[in-house]
Amino acid sequence: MNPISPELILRLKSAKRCVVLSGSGISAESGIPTFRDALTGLWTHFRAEDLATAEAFQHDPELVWRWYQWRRELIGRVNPNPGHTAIVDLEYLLPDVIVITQNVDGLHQRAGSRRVIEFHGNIHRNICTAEQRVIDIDTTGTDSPPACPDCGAALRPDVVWFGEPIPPLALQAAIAAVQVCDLLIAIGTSAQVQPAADLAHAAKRAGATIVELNPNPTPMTGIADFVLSGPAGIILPQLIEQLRSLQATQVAV
Ligand code: BV8
Repeated sequence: MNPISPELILRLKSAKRCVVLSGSGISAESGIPTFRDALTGLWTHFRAEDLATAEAFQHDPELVWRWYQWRRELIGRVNPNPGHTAIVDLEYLLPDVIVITQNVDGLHQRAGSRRVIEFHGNIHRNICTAEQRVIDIDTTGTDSPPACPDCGAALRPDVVWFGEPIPPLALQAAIAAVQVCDLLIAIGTSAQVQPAADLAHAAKRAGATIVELNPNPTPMTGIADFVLSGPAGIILPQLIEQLRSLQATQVAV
């Protein structure tokens, strides 16, 4: 793990508008397999990209529904980790922080983050496939998509599948945020999924400083001004601690 540079802490302290762009890596230390690793156990013979599509749901709704139910049950048994909590701390230490998450697990909100753009939806919600609106019924223990209580059509998870557009309000809010931010911190994303990955490039084009936090290099590493190689749950609390120390010394002077 490379050390956190004093320049980064100074840059963090001076940030006016910070965007945090998170991927499944930030939930890894909560015990949720990253998206590329999501297919563990009984799901090993499937690729996530093959299940997270409208075609897969059309072809075998029970199979896709059971995969989401398995993920919901897993998420229900875990908690936000120190990485999520450190981002909440950052929200109190900087004037303007907004989280754009690719994750559907809701852990940022459970940790206490107050401004979260759910770029790919939220696994805990279901929508009616006919009416395209959220239907709030308890689906715990169901093995196949329940029927909409209003019209009888099948319910589906309120997530963005591959080949589906990003919800317009989330897309507009995310684009607006990256176009005015002066600092973007990308955490735990392989930067392979579009249009999410392009948000960092849009921020770069708008003149923002780019920080990438990931144990591994990604297609985004090339545009990063600072690269933090290691796990979010370890590095982010260290970042917060050093930012707090800097802010305290500058107040004391
Ligand atoms: C769109 C919700 C257009 C569902 C997700 C062909 C046909 C159609 C579209 C396409 C196509 N070819 C390409 C595309 C575009 C496609 C795409 O990008 N495909 C990829 C595979 C190439 N995108 C789309 O389809 C998007 N829509 O283009 O629509 C359109 C426009 C108008 C009208 C109609 C259509 C929609 C994409 C959204 C898909 N849904 N999730 C669900 O969750 O079930 S994406 C899903 O995968 C996640 O949400 C996430 O976004 C993505 C995985 O990415 P990561 O989060 O980065 O996770 P990954 O596992 O890859 O990486 C984890 C990283 O963490 C690693 O780098 C690892 O090193 C790091 N890490 C591990 N541990 C830690 C850590 N980091 C820090 N700390 C640790 N401890």
